[in-house]
Amino acid sequence: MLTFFKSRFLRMLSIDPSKAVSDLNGARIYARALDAEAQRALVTEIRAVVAAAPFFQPVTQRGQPMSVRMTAAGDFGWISDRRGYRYEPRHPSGGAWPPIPDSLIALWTGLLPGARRPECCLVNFYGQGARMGLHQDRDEADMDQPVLSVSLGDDGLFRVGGTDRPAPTRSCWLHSGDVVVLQGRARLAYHGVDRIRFGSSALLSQGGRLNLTLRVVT
Ligand SMILES: O=C(O)CCC(=O)C(=O)O
Repeated sequence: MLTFFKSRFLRMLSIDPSKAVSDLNGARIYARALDAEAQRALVTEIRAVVAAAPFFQPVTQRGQPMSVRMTAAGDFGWISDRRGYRYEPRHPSGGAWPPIPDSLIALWTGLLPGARRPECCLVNFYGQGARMGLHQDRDEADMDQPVLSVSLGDDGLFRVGGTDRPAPTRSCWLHSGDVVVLQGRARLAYHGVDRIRFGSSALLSQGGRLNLTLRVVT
């Protein structure tokens, strides 16, 4: 089954997967990697994930609500609450997370053949005004494993710096279907989303931006 998804999904990569389209402080950006059909198919799969594991609004350790809504698929979901940031094997409601869609596994193995299988697909939803501050992804055990994310829906202004917070940053607009890989020197780069252009894409009927981030956790 996975072989079928892999060949079908990789055909939808409109770029040569061996070539990164651009490099933003070491982050590899595969612009418009997924065509419109692949994007629509992924949205359908993510709707099924959200039906099984509804979005929740995380809060920071200080109790500040984050502007994105989140859920996850896979063995683990990433949680932020008064107890801090961590991965959990269960949704806050107590249920198991649904499996990561096969198409995303196929995308991961197609672009990152040497990497271990992802254990978490974090699903972030950015509604109007949502953003994500500069941060490092450092709650995973094995930093040799890459992070891959897929943008769907409205454009998002993505910012990447270095491994120290004061290092200079560069930014670019991510569009629906773009794929970003953080690996090697960029694996621990500070990154975030300054803002979205609400309504810039017709992919999600209510507007907004979905970001799907695949990570190896253990
Ligand atoms: O939304 C994005 O493009 C980035 C998401 C992100 O940085 C994260 O989930 O850690």
